[in-house]
Amino acid sequence: MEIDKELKEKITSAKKVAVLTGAGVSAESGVPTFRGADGLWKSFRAEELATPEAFRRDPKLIWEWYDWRRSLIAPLSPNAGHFAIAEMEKRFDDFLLITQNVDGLHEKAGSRKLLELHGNIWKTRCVDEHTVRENRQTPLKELPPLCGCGAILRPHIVWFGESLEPAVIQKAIKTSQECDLFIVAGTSALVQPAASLAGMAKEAGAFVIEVNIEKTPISSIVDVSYRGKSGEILPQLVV
Ligand code: BJW
Repeated sequence: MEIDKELKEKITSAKKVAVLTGAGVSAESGVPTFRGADGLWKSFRAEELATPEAFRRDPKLIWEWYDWRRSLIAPLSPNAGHFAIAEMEKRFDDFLLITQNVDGLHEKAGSRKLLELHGNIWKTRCVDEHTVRENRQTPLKELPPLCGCGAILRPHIVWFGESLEPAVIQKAIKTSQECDLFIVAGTSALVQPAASLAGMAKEAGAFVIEVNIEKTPISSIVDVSYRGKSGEILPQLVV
């Protein structure tokens, strides 16, 4: 991949930078994507697992799925793509990483200006008190885990049909509409409202760069679409 002089200039002159990531950015760390060939949802129907109805029906089954994923993710390390984004944060005063990922690998790589749209697999939330707590126990001792108040804990994750936290999605939209450089990496751009952020940035005048191993529904609206692994391309965008 060749970063030409013009693109370099676009990147170095940017004042407000936003990066949106999806599961593809963690793929090179060993985290399965959702919809890929070896994706998490190949053997399950997403709607059967990632919904509040599924959790109400069988919280133990849903927790078994999360317990398995937590054990899979716990020993994994960030890859060159995560580190490149953490480095970008240091280069730009006005920077925000908006991630759909729940695995915590961006934080592990050093990202601090970070907005987690879909929650975090290392946090639980009490279904009664709504208290959010960090929980890194793997495997969990009891399934489903219980809150001190006796109620069931759920993963602090946004499931299908649930609204994203209003303050979180509002900040993501505002940042996308106000930035002058928007980089979107490793997302199929199928899940709303995150899938609309690149388009919002573009419409508001930002220069938009996509990084993905495959073409996506937003490939045709962005300014530059790089076809390749985020762990290989994102470091080259740190100029
Ligand atoms: C690489 C790579 C490498 C691989 N390098 N690239 C408007 C229209 C239609 C429907 C809706 C709508 N608005 C809302 C909805 C409903 C729904 C939705 O979007 N459905 C669509 C599927 C049609 N959205 C919601 O329900 C959201 N809530 C909401 O909007 O509330 C209000 C509302 C509700 C209902 C109706 C209307 C309004 C909530 C969405 C929550 C998403 N949660 C999940 C699951 C969490 C479960 C868990 O993790 O435990 O979050 S879904 C799942 O998809 C997960 C991800 O964050 C999300 C995005 O996936 P992502 O990251 O893009 O991964 P993949 O696998 O899809 O793609 C990976 C990409 O990487 C691929 O492109 C590869 O090519 C690439 N790749 N290796 C670079 N090395």
